[in-house]
Amino acid sequence: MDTVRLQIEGMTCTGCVNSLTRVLSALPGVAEANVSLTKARARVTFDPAQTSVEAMKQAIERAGYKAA
Ligand SMILES: [Cu+2]
Repeated sequence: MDTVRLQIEGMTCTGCVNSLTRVLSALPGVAEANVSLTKARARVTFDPAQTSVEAMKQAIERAGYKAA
């Protein structure tokens, strides 16, 4: 398992945190997604054989936020 921290732009409330947590958790290979509104950050634990940071960023942008 790998862990990555992503900087997220565009989250404004706990609803954003909840939907982004759902989006990340739904990706195959993601074991745990921890999204912080105050830090504007997501910490994701994932299996690198099943998903990638790039796939996470795409999912985040599809959900309407910006990831760095
Ligand atoms: Cu929101």
